[in-house]
Amino acid sequence: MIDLYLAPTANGLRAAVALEEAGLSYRAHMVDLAKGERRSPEFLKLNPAGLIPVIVDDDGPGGNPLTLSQSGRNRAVRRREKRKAASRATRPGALSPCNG
Ligand SMILES: N[C@@H](CCC(=O)N[C@@H](CS)C(=O)NCC(=O)O)C(=O)O
Repeated sequence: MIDLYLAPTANGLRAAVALEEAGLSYRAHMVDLAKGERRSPEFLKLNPAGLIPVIVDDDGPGGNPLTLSQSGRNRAVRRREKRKAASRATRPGALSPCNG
């Protein structure tokens, strides 16, 4: 499962749109920037820079957890999308460009 930490800003929403477009399910956790939640000890463990968005993917490369913040999140979404597509293509009976 992917956890997305965001606020309703352009960067925060861009991360949510990337996950939606990739068809990945995720849990959204709103970070209240006005209340300074980005400076909480819990959030700073995710991103010491104290900036949203942050993605925590418990099924990152090699099945290991991966935490990415800010722009790096897009690479994680694309990587996971590719892995999903590759696993669909190798399943017996799955459609591929060669069997149609
Ligand atoms: N370059 C980063 C920018 C991240 C960023 O600036 N996040 C802002 C919100 S959009 C933030 O956390 N600001 C904290 C604040 O202003 O209190 C990205 O691509 O996502």
